[in-house]
Amino acid sequence: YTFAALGMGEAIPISAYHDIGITELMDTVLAHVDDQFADETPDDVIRVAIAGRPNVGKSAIFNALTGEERSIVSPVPGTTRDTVDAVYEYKGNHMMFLDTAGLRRRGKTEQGIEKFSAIRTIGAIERSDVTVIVLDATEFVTAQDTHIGGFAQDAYKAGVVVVNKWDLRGEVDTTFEEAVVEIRDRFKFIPDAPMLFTSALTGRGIRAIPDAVRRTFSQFVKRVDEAELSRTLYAALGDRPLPAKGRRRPRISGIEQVSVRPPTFVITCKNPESLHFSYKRYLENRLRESFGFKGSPIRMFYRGGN
Ligand SMILES: Nc1nc2c(ncn2[C@@H]2O[C@H](COP(=O)(O)OP(=O)(O)OP(=O)(O)O)[C@@H](O)[C@H]2O)c(=O)[nH]1
Ligand SMILES: [Mg+2]
Repeated sequence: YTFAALGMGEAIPISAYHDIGITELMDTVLAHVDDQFADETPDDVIRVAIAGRPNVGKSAIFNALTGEERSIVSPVPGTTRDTVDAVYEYKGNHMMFLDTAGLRRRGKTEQGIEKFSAIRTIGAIERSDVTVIVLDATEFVTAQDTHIGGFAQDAYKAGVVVVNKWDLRGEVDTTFEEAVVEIRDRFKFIPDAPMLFTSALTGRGIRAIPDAVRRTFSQFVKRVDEAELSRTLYAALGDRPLPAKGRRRPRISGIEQVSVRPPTFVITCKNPESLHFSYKRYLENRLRESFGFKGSPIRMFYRGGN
């Protein structure tokens, strides 16, 4: 109460020694901090979160990309605790790379500093345009990797998949072809994301990362031609007609792109509630066939009307 009288706001009782109240403290501090820093980067900067499990080489990639030893690289999993960022210029594009803390499995991340790191990482993904998901060539596509991809998907971010430590691939029995098939399968939810094979140790493949980021970003901010969009919709409707009978049958009459980051579409549809999700997926696939959107999510909304 003495503290409250000083007008400094809420007091949070903690014991660092007993690890009591630390999580609450972090949450309270972050509640004040995050918004303030959320949008200070100018709009022409492509924000790129480098995410992945602990120890896959995120910081090593970050350093190799930025040409500086800014981030600590060490064989101890969980070295990076807080997000480190650096702006880098590539063919006229400014990119801000965010090196993040390695995300562990759910459940293990709930305590103190670990939870803080996870919140920062998810925050970095949310602030990014493109998430670079880093995998380790010696421990191929684990459930955790897919989980991290899921975060990027839930946040509607574009994705690039990087298989790092490719110099060690001889230690395991994975060929390039097998790797490609496996990754495509596990990351189906990021359709056609660019896939790169790198070694932060030798530098191999590292310079392809900014180019892949730029390509994916261009899909993420793509605005398509209105007439072509309508043509694509009507062709899709023609190829797989909706039921012609029934009182509550869905009737689609138009499409419009309402935004980018990611490309977002509104489809005018009578009785949208009776439109089957497989038909919605079919329409999304037709849009992707026509316009690409490789490595980028797209959003589709159905609005009632005629
Ligand atoms: N052989 C090989 N080792 C690598 C490569 N990239 C990173 N390493 C090593 O892997 C270990 C982890 O690298 P970091 O860059 O610290 O990994 P991180 O993903 O940032 O790890 P956290 O910050 O703990 O999540 C270090 O010992 C690196 O030297 C690579 O391409 N090949
Ligand atoms: Mg690190």
